[in-house]
Amino acid sequence: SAAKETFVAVKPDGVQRRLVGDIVRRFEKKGFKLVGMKLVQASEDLLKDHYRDLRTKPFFDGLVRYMGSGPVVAMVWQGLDVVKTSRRMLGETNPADSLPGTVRGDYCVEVGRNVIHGSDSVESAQREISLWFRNEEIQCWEDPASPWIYA
Ligand code: YYY
Ligand code: MG
Repeated sequence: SAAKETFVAVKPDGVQRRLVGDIVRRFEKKGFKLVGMKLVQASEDLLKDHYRDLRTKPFFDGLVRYMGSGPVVAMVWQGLDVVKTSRRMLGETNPADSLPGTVRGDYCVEVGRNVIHGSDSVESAQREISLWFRNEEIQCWEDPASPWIYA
């Protein structure tokens, strides 16, 4: 169902720093299922829409510039409680508050270069997935490991 999908993106710094493989691996090992993935040079319009709730913040322009500074890896992951659990796997917005073992806790130091995005609610996940992906870019596939991940 829709509530079982989230949008995750490796930000431009994560791509440049060769962190894509490790980040994908973390989600795979957890047991989540990859149903969409692409390398995208995001347009300014897309990024302003993506972060529209933050448009009045002082860091908004810098954020949009950073997110457009190189390609990002946009992904859709599926699984039980994937929205909430992904956020915990990412860590806190500020890497300094992020525990070791989280992506941000392990790989970055500053909020303005925090390596990864993850949807913060089921509603934003749905909005972000439809903003970044066309329907035919989302794959439905049978996961043979499913009985070993779900009782
Ligand atoms: O969802 P999350 O990415 O953890 O944080 P948001 O509050 O949605 O902010 C989005 C993005 O904005 C954050 O990942 C970094 C940037 N940002 C910033 O540069 N400076 C801040 N004080 C807060 C957020
Ligand atoms: Mg957010």
